[in-house]
Amino acid sequence: MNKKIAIIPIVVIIVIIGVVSQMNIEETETEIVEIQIVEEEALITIPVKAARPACGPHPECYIPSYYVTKLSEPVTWKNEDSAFHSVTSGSYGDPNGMFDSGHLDPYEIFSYKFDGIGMYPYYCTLHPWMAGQIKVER
Ligand SMILES: [Cu+2]
Repeated sequence: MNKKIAIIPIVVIIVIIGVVSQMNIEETETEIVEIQIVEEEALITIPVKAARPACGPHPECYIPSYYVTKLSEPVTWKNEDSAFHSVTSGSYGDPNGMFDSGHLDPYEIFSYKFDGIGMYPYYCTLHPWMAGQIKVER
């Protein structure tokens, strides 16, 4: 009688460990697939540690921070940092409403297609030191 009572919790623990270890494998596989798709498309990256003042070790917070594109060719940004960031048109404290990625999760991408030639400044709503510019040519 006492042996049965002791065996049941052990069996339950073994089953739980089995289920949890399968879940972890599935999550890891999903993550790898997502990263590979994103890497083919991104033109501008937000580097690791961009959330640190002055972007930590990087000379630029968006790499490259100055990017030249052609009319109607979409520009794509990718967040390679482990923190949230945004790609928002205008300058810190003065958004101009043209585009806004909202908070980008790690490895998330954002695309925007410009309709007119010119210079377009953008920034991160979360980190005042993060800023970039897009030049759109014909
Ligand atoms: Cu940021």
